[in-house]
Amino acid sequence: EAQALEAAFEARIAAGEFIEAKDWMPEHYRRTLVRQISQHAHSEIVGMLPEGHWISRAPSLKRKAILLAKVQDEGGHGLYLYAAAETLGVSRDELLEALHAGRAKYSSIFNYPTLTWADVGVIGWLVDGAAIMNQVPLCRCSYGPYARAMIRVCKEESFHQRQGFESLLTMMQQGTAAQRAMVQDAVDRWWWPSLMMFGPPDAASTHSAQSMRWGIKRESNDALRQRFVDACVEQARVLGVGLPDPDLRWNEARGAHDFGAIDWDEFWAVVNGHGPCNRERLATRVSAWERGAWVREAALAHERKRAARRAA
Ligand code: FAQ
Repeated sequence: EAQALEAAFEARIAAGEFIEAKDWMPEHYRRTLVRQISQHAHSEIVGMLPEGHWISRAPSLKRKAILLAKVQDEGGHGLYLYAAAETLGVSRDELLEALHAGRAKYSSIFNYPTLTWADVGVIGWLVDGAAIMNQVPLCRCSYGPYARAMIRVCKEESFHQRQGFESLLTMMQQGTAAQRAMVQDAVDRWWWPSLMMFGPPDAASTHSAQSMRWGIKRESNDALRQRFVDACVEQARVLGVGLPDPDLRWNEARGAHDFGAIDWDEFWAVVNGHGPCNRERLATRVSAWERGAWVREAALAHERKRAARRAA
């Protein structure tokens, strides 16, 4: 019978049908989704921190309002994604426990510091740009609740990317020489970590083959990274910034840009907890969780009172 269920599941995947929360699914498919969706949720929540640092330092009311809205969106994306993971039979408490204990992964990119205001613009341009490139194919993910969450998330990410690009364009076209230098410095620091967001090269990607077969991932890490590089070259030209890669050039035969070697030792060091801000990010999350305990207790006490009143 197990074999028949598995065969029916594979047939639905092959036919391009969505798998829904209550449908039968192989245990490995469920675990893969919990892993990816929870890592994604953690990335959104931890991803609020680097930019959050600049909310009280934004240079104008307009920029502050935009940044506040963006960081709130990220909180919303995290909650959506935790809810999508919960449909697979894990609890949000378990997932957060794993994050706070340092057992769960989140995107490497959020372990780098935001040193200047230009970093906020560059995060929008490059980090949200990379996030969209990776997430648009996830709107066609075989798991329905994740795919549907991605549709809304991608719409919001596209506003995030544009606000970043526009902020950089303003600094590059109307700013001072010092502001232009600040933008270039931020691009130099974020470029390579942004390329690492797509994950290890296909040959070293443990989960890709199975996730592609199951329609969880629709495009490979390297294919998305290449598309991102190709898109950024033109955008960098419009902005008037350089990309810090002497090997970056158009390859006519491939119809794509060649680019330099990524420092995978740096990537794995950051993924394994040894990036510039890993400890600080985790400590901030744990402290926010602890400081929020009274809110959770009050909400539960309120709910108990309502339930008692309903029962009376
Ligand atoms: N950082 O076999 P693969 C955002 C891990 S965007 C850390 O290739 P997979 C929006 C991977 O988990 C960022 N770890 O894995 C925003 C695995 O470890 P495991 C979040 C990484 O899953 C913008 C191991 O390496 N987006 O938050 C990274 O098939 C601005 C082997 O790798 C998503 O999560 C990395 N960069 O492919 C918010 C998108 N790359 O689990 C605020 C959904 C790989 O065996 C501000 N996720 N690893 O211990 C995905 O598309 C996939 O999970 C990949 C990795 C493509 C990230």
